[in-house]
Amino acid sequence: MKIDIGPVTRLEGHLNINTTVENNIITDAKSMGEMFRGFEVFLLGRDPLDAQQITQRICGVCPYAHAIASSYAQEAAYRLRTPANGRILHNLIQGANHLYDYLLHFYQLSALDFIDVTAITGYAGKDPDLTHLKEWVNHALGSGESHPAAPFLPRLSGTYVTDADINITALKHYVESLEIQKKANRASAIFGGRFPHATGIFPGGCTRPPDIDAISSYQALIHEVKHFIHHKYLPDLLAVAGAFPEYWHIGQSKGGFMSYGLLPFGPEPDSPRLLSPGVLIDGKVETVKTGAITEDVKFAKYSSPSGLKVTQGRLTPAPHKEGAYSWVKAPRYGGHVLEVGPAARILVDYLQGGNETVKQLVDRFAGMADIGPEQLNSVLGRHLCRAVSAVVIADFLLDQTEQINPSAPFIPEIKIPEAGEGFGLTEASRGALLHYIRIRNYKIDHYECVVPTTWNCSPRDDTGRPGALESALIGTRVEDPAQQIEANRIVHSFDPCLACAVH
Ligand code: NFE
Repeated sequence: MKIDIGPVTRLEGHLNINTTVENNIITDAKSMGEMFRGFEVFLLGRDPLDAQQITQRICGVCPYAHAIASSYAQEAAYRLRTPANGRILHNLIQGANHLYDYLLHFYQLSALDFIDVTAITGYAGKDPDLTHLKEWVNHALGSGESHPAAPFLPRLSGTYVTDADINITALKHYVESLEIQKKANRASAIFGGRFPHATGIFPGGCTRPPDIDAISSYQALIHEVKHFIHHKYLPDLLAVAGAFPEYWHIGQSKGGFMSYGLLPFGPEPDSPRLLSPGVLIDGKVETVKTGAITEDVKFAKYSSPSGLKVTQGRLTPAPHKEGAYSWVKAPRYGGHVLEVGPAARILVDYLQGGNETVKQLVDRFAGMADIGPEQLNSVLGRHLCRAVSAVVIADFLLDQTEQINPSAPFIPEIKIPEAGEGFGLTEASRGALLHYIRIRNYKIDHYECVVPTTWNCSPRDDTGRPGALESALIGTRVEDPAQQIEANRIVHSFDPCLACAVH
């Protein structure tokens, strides 16, 4: 039987998943991006310095990653010498956005796939947020309305956490995390100017001077976020993992992995990063080569040629193209299907021995769960890798604030050349993000974005191979084919953003 489990909720944008289920096994899955945007088209002919502003509008969740990728690309195209402070400010803005994003994803987008919100009916304490939630859910359960208490109910049928303490604690943190997310965003806004679309980010630096007041405000906010990560987010995640150990083995993608590396230590373009870059194919990590990236469109709604490299990318919409089922293109690396995102980021770093803390955390948690590092390719693995990333990023950001020299330059003088080109590679929360800019006559002549959710939620490529999410769904056993809570948990573990994917 064929079943659409979309539009899938608790993610950004319009994603449908068409599944074929036989004998309770998903035998086929199609990931369908259901909207078109066209940023690469309307950037053409504009002033190059508009790019890090305009591309932030691709998304309200990961705008800073787009600004940073664009800034890196422009730095390369302008041959800018970035001051040390400029790179640190980029890191402070982008890193705080990752912390916000991991908390948002775990609590608001994923936790209630596992945590039993109806456990609140047994709550006898005095916390005002939880009392309010209890009244709401009680009313919903008694009312018989069909949409009684969105976003909490109705929900998919399935098994949820049965331990009352775990449920109530996670629900309390669900509410608390909203305040903490605000603090992470406020930290970014100190230097970026505002959330979500920062006006302060420029190639090579920021417009806001890093004076002592700004630095200490930033530190105070990140300390609070860090405390929440260690004392609430990690324990809640481990409690969910303890209740659903089978999800270390569910939702495995069937290709390789790629990370561009996150948060450079220094201002130079080839500076080592907090999390190291690499492509992991057949158990071996290799250096990323941008020339190996192509985008297929046989099953995407474009009439422009298929299999083009980034520097040649084209975008001609063809909404009625026969056989096409998504507005998302199918990026491939030397023909390989790749997963990007938290598991890719941590696996690629772990296997290279890049970051000692990452290694310790992965070994510790894998030991507790009795799994090997390869099980990071799973629903729980993706969740755990976000938490591991959050721990190392928070420490890195606090360390970076100590490296600022308030009296040194924080933005370079920018002179746009008549012609030039550059790649910008970074890790958005959802994975490997690439921007490419080409300049002619001082204007944008070509602009390409190859975006995390484009990789993960890609449709079939020209040879018919499924994308990473499609491959992770195929073979999954579902208790209730009409609802497929298992498939929803897999989709959520990738944290798709369709606004980004189609850009
Ligand atoms: Ni719209 Fe984004 C991130 C980017 S995902 S959220 O993270 O780039 O494709």
